[in-house]
Amino acid sequence: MKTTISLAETHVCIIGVGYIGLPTALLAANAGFSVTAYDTSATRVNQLSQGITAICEQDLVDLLKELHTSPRLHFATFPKAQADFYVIAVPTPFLESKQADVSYVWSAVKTIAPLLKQGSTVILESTIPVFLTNSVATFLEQETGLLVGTDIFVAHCPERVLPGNMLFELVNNARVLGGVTPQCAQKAARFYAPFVKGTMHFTNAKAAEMVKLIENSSRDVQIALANQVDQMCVAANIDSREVIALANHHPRVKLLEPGPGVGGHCIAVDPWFLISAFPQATQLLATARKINDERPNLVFHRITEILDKMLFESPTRHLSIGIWGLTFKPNVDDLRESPALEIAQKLLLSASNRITFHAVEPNVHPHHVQALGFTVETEAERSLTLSDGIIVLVKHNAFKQLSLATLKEKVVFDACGLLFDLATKQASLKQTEATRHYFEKQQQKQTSSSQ
Ligand code: SAJ
Repeated sequence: MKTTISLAETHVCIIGVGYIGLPTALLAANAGFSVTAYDTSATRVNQLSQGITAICEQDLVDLLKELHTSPRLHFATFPKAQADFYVIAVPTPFLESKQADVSYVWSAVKTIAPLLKQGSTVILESTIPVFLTNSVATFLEQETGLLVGTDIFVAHCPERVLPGNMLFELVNNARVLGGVTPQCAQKAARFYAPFVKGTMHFTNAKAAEMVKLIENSSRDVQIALANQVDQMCVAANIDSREVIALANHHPRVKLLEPGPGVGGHCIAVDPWFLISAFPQATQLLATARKINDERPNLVFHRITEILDKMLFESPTRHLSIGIWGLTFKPNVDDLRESPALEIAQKLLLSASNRITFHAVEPNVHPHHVQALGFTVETEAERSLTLSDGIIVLVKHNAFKQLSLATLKEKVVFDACGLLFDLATKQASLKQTEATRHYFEKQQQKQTSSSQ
């Protein structure tokens, strides 16, 4: 009698095929599971079935191309009944009241409740407020009459992947598996084990929920600190990048980088799930949120001061200004919740009619950038030639190819430390060159003395 079930006979249903659901579905299918990737958007399902995704991460695009015709992967607008694993990866934005909007999670849970079978495991990957996994488990017990921990299994296993490097991080990052009961966490591990190389850490659901929210809140607080270091340094006329780099030589200090603000769907959102639930213990988180939320406005005002000065100094001239980078962080194509875009759009709306702006955004199709109201330059080098000044809002790798000397010929407002990185790179190249020169000299000396 056959006792083990193969991966191909194990059915996985991913609910929500977005930034997290898609890579998870691909990796699960690639590992050998039979995967139904379910999404309510027929357009998205249609595109994915043809191997098309809007996500611009090459390894993910390649894996989709390889797997979209595989019998192990099926994109669908209806979920799989009686799957062994249901993985919920739907968005959890916040409401105007700053409380978590968990309506997508509940909608997913209600959709799958009638489809569960004895032995099904439900994994919540979406970032959620503390206590939600237990509420979901109670709801599922009531709806199905099945007992959680014995008949069905419910766990929270938060995703931790960094946009820009998703597939690698999904495979290699450590995972936290929070079960409603210990058996639930063990069951969830059976889903991840075939494709996750990172260590799996077992805990309860509430702790896993808290871990995820604390991770992103801790980053928010650290970025707020970096942004305030920058504010102090501007006031004191010191280079904040240099201060941070030097402080980071201390073995127990690791400051992050100041920037134009905190964007994306995670760091600027998740702390609110804690602030709204635990107002008495989240003063620090609330302050960090305030500092980071105010940052784009502060950067915008610094830029307008410089532009006003330029206009004052050339009273009869028309100025051409390049805006470099619009996405929410470097080397991604995502413009949503982007502080850089917020600043750039404000500049377009408010600047003098003696200034013409163009945008350089190497990671987004020029049509999309034009649709946002910008004139587009595709090459940073050409933008530099055309411009009287450059505003660097996002430190894309493409901009790091330019020489510091060329950039310094123009007025540059650098919101993200591109100039400092280029200077550091130049200094380290000089250092390497000097070291090579020194060793060559030593070698020559040795050779001539041994002759
Ligand atoms: N930022 C700074 N300074 C820095 C680092 C980031 O201003 O030193 C800004 C970025 O430019 C961006 C924002 O913060 O606008 C967020 O970027 P990020 O790279 O810190 O984070 P996300 O939102 O891309 O991804 C985060 C990650 N969480 C942590 O690093 C703790 C990721 O691992 C999570 O999976 C993801 O949130 C998520 O989905 O929750």
